[in-house]
Amino acid sequence: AGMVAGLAAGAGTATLIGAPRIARAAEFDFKYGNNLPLTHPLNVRSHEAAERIRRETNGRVDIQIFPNNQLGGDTDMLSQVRSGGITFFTPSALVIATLVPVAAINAVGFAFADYGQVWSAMDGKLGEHVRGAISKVGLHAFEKMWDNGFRQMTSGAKPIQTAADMDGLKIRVPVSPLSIAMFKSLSAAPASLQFSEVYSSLQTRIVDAQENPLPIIQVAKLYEVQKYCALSNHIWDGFWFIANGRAWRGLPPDLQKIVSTAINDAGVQQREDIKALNQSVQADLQSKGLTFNQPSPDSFRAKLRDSGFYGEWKGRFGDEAWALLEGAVGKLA
Ligand code: X2X
Repeated sequence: AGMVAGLAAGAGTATLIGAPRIARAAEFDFKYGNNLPLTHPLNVRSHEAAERIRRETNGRVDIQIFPNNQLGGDTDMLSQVRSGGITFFTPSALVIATLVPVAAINAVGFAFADYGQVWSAMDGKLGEHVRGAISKVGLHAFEKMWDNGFRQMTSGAKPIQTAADMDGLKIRVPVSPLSIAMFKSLSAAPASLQFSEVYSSLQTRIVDAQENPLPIIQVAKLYEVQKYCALSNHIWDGFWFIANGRAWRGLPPDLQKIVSTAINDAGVQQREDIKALNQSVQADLQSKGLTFNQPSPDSFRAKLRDSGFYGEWKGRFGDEAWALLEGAVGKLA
């Protein structure tokens, strides 16, 4: 223990490795796995948090980060964090919803208008409701959700201008029932794939399209295998920073406090990083060859409404959660 293990695989990983630390097991040796490349703000800020935690606990708590699906895809990491094979994981709300269905509520299509609405809901009652549900499956969720971003659609064959362009479109979505249902309601042909498979599935044309926030399109180099980007803002997505419940309860309260504070603070900084990236990334992606368009949400919303999407998901999430969502964003259906 002690070394940032597992980082040897893949180019560019050396940037995370500082001077080798003394190879002595910490009192609490924790593994944190995630699905994103090292250059994403999620990894930059969680690395800083791990350093801070090591310092403030005088080395008693040592968190090793395994980025970029090194420990397997989301589905694997979700079962590892439940069993205790890893202590920390940052699943997207879409993904943890396979275990905690109400967690996908922030991803209801076209619900949030802007970040003001997002953070007041997720730092407020809606987030509290979801964290309560996460705790019921034996996981601890830290208070501050991290930002993935507003999801945008990219495609290879033709641009997406209106909902009619979704007809039969083979689009990769995360492993999440809400994503599948939403894209089926839009008459697309969605395929659930782990994030680790997205680049190659676009390259080999197993699918023609995918949807992710701009910072991910950039750090995962999806512009190399896509031509068009529709700024659809169809889902707001965030990452819950979660811990295995047993491991979390096994930490003395003073160490819990240091870990919580460092992780929540890093999450708030990470939100600012994504906000800044949102300003600059489009120009960069354009220079790399992506062609952008800004579809009106109207035809998409109408199709979701007419297909009964909102009504069905209101039923699935339950009246209480739906009321909290509508309290934050206004009436949806
Ligand atoms: O898999 C994705 O598309 C990603 C990276 O956005 C999630 O984690 C849901």
